[in-house]
Amino acid sequence: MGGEWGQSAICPESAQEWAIQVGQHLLDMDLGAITKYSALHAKPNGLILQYGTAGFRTKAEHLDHVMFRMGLLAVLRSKQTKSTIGVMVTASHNPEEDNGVKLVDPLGEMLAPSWEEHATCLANAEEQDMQRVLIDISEKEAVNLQQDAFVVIGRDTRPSSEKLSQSVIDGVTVLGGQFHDYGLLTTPQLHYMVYCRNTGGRYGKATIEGYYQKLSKAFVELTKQASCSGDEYRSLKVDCANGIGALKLREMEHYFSQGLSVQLFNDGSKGKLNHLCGADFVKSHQKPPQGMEIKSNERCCSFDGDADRIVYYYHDADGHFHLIDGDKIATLISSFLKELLVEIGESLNIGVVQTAYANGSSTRYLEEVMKVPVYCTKTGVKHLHHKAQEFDIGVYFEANGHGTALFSTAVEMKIKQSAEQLEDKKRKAAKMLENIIDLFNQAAGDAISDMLVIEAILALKGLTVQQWDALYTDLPNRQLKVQVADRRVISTTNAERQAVTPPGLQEAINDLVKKYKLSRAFVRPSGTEDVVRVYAEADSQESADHLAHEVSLAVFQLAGGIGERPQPGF
Ligand code: 16G
Ligand code: MG
Repeated sequence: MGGEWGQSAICPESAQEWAIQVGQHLLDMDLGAITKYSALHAKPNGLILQYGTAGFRTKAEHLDHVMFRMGLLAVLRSKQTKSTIGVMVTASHNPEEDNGVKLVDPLGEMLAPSWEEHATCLANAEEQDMQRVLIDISEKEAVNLQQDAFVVIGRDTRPSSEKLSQSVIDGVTVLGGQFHDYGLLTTPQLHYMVYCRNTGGRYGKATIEGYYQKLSKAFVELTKQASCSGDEYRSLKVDCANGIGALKLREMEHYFSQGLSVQLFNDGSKGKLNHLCGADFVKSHQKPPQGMEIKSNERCCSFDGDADRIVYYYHDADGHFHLIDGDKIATLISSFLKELLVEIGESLNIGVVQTAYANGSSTRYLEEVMKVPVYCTKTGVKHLHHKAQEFDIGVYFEANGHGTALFSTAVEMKIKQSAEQLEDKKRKAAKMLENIIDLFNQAAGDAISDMLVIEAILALKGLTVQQWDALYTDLPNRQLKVQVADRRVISTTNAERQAVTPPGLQEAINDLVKKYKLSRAFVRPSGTEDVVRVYAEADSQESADHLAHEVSLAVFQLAGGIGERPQPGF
């Protein structure tokens, strides 16, 4: 920590006296030091931020105090859970000027909801209230302040990330926590490190080398068993969104090159992060990224800015663009896992978890053709992840390409045994499943890991990208945004598929949906932007577009629309 001491807003001595009154154990926090250092990371006046579905996210220049305070909070969470906690500095697919931060819980999961509230409170506390808020959190959560704390930190490639991660470290050290700074990492790599460290190395080695080796070994083992080994299955174009994914994939590629050759685009050498490229751009614009030349039927994929999302795509012989999103990825993966289980002769319960954004065709295909039960949760990784934990094997994906598969400990043990004990074909299938389990990042959706899983499955099944795409045809759909004065007037139920308030809105949507075939529509307040999102699907693009527009008008009228009325046409 460098720099001059700033002028603190509260006199350390009086704070100390006050703290003694509140409780003896509070002396374990060096309140004077916290006040001094906090003033070096001062909160801009009037700035209010909320810990949303993906942590804090806003313009990088407003985040210094948030980073420092999340360093403090990570120490408290670490003391409370007696585990290593992760802090990731990234704003994922947001523009390069933005940044963000999120905390990673002991098993590599998203921060527990009650701590999200503490995070919001702490980030918004005025300088003079900082100590009180820290004490409050410690008391509410019965944090033993004498417990050791350990925090691991990772960051993406944004120009602002290095300095901001230093502010996190300042926060950690001022509360007496120890830390390891991994430097540049993808978000899912940081989740992996946290998971490894808290499971005594059973999940893997908590080093970047350990991550590369674990995944590559599983991948190479799997692809060795693929009978079709033509070049067609062995090369892939990857758009890295000019982000951290490029760096890490380049480091890793020689580990798995005997199974797959990757060609990297938007690798950060020229373009701007997430600008006209990356998974979010490709999914929302339904077109290929800039900076990648695609020949017909070539298999391509895009990562997002922190490499925790992936989508695939290709151009057909007529030059038409085809997107293969998270729904189709979930379908490929769950079908393959189910086939392996049948082959091994195990009847384990496997479930797929989606959100309301999942294309209706994917849900129908999974339920009716694959006979796999499908569940719907609210948007946001933590909701899907928790639901997926209820199954022996839970596959979850958001349509936007974030997802993974989770295997219960009992399943992992059973499959290991089968791989040793069973004979011939069954043994081969069990071995395959064992490797697939190792290839997934079970801590978080991971573009690199998912890419390798998908490539292995395509090679093993001898599927081309077109054959994969042809599993089912997506229903045409449209997403729109509506500006309203206060998006909180919209509340939803049934995994966001129905609006409870404002009165009359759901009835209006029901009436509109009735006008179209194979149609469905829902609205929800965004968790990351100040807008209401509208989703509609129907039997034709024209109908989906009309329905989405009409629903937007209903939102505008009934939920306090501001600015210009939604216009038809896109
Ligand atoms: C965040 C979520 C993502 C979700 C998106 C929805 C995490 C790590 N990320 O990026 O899962 O799809 O928000 O955004 O949970 P929205 O609320 O603006 O539609
Ligand atoms: Mg991301």
